[in-house]
Amino acid sequence: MTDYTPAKDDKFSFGLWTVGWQGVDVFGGAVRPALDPVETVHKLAELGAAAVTFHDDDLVPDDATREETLKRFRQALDETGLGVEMATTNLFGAPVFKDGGLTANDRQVRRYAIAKVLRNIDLAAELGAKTYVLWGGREGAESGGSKDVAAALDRYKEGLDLFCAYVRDKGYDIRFALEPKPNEPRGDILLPSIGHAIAFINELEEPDRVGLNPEVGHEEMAGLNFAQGISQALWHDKLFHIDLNGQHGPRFDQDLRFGAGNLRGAFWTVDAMLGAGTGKAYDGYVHFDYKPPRTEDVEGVWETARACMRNYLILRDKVRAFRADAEVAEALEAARVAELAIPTLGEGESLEDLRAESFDPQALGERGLQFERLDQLAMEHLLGVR
Ligand code: DIG
Ligand code: MN
Ligand code: MN
Repeated sequence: MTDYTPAKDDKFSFGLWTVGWQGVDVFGGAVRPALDPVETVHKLAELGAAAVTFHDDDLVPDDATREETLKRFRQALDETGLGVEMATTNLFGAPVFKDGGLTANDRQVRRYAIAKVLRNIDLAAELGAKTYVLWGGREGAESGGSKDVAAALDRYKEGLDLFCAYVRDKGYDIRFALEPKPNEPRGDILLPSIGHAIAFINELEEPDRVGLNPEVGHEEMAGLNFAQGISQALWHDKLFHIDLNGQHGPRFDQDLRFGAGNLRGAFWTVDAMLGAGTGKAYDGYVHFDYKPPRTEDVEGVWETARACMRNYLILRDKVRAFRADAEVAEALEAARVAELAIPTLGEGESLEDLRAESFDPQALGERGLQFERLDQLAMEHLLGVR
């Protein structure tokens, strides 16, 4: 029985804003003190994380203390060996961004937003981050007439194209990852799902430099299946990063610790990340974007961080056992799962050949597919009885 202690090569990473969440919500103020990023780096390293991520405003909100903070932060990274694997920009908190950043109607706001992103891309490159996330939490609207969606997508494209050109010209080893979300804080957010974001990326000047940072809760808020979503992102070679957390279906964004929401969905999410038995695996950082509930004190915060990693390791063990189970192999065979990988038209076969075949749809329709036996085996691995 392993003890599920995280190791650096598990590549766990956390946003400074996650464990640093002071428990503020729409109906109440802070319940916890702000965390010094240096303390966070040391504590996450102690818990077994391999890296941290940050918004500009999490780390260097104030120019007056910027250099001193960066000096202490770099020292903590050196002392702990923790890396900075991703960075992003806060284009959603300050009043200036109340109508978004890159797609604000106000052109001056858009220009300021681009300048703010460029400044933090430079810092991200300096700190060695290879992924730059853009979550357009404020890019959207509450009312139909206030946002020309086509023009907004033009401006979104303009912003991404400028960032890609900037990174290319600077020679930064950075890729961009868009993070979809359907709503909250805006009534409706642009690029609300993995599908919308993939379609948008295809319209960019440098689509290869832009991928996705899907978040569990954001797809599940929209009633979508996260494991299927990231499987499609992998199919497009666009799963550049990931935000793991927990969610109980369509409701406000809960950002629960990983595994604490839809646990069956978390099992299939880990399976998809590991390549689902045959497909492409995700080889990036196992990043958590969650918020320790308001109920917790600082010790409770660290318990939730520990639990995010522990739940991932437990589920990884269970998924591996599922995929190695001989009975599962039989059930997969009976369910013809591997048959789907065989092209429908045979090698060298013409459509005429196919159409010349006689089919018996009645007999085909009477075939049982035995999916339930396969799913029960998966469930029994999850329940710990296999
Ligand atoms: C919210 O899910 C967003 C912000 O926390 C951040 O911009 C992004 C980074 O993972 N996720
Ligand atoms: Mn979220
Ligand atoms: Mn997120």
